[in-house]
Amino acid sequence: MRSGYVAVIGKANAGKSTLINVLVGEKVSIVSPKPQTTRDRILGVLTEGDYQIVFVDTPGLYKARNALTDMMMKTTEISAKSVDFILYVVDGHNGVGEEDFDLMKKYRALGIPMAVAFTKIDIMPKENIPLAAAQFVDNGMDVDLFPVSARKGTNVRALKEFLAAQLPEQDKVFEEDIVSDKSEKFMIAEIMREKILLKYDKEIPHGIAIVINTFARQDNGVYEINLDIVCEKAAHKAILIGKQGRAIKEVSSFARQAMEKFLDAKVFLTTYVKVKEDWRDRPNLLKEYGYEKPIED
Ligand SMILES: Nc1nc2c(ncn2[C@@H]2O[C@H](COP(=O)(O)OP(=O)(O)O)[C@@H](O)[C@H]2O)c(=O)[nH]1
Ligand SMILES: [Mg+2]
Repeated sequence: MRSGYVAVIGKANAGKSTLINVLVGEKVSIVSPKPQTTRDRILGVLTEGDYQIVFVDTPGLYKARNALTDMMMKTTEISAKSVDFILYVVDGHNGVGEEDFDLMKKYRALGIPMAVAFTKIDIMPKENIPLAAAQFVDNGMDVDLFPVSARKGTNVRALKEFLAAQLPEQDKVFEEDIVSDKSEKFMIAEIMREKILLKYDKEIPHGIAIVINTFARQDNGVYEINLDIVCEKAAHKAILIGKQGRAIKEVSSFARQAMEKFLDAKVFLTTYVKVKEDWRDRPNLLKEYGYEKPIED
């Protein structure tokens, strides 16, 4: 059988996590229209026929501004070094740019084979595909280019089969029924963060950490989940809660519904908003909230 690791790299918001979810066939990574949605290295495992592809989702490449984003960039760099293949994702709707070529060259220097997924073709004129292909050639990037739409599922099968064929002949790494290296508890915290990213603007969602206090399945099958929404400033707390608690009620309700879908069970969710001044720059708090630089191997 063929198996191995494929790192999914690209600018923030390119569509990396959405593409991985579609390739794996289950939600392993949260998605939003805002940059910095993915903070951790997340493995999405696809086992099919005679192959297993372990996708490595990474935080988008972004200028580091605080200890958290700095750690996110290091996570991406380290994650990309020890893989069998790199899938570089370009937002076809925004087009390919200088920044993409610089990043691709940097990763190419590692000597790992690479292909490009040109995604979001569902919201882009068809003529852009050959134009982009020409741009890649002009910039000395003779890589395979896959126009795909994660939203519509276009060309996803072809991409899967291509990637599988690039991997070494070896035994699978994960059992067949595994889709992610993350726990249910991790995904519950991420779902809460996803709904916050969708509801609030500016710095608020980027300054959120989720701490799960209780995650327990009761005898009647209902999950009891109690979590803290940690924000950076008292002013953010007021906005998060909203007038008469309306905002937090709404976002918690969306989160609960998504958690129920994910767990396939009823959820009883309680949320508390807490303030920890500038936690994103405090190493002990980063660690407490689960943000640690992965170990280089
Ligand atoms: N129309 C369209 N939108 C997409 C597609 N893939 C991702 N998006 C949207 O692009 C935004 C960023 O997606 P995300 O997967 O979080 O990007 P990441 O930061 O690269 O992981 C989200 O709003 C997605 O819904 C696609 O194939 N078509
Ligand atoms: Mg992402």
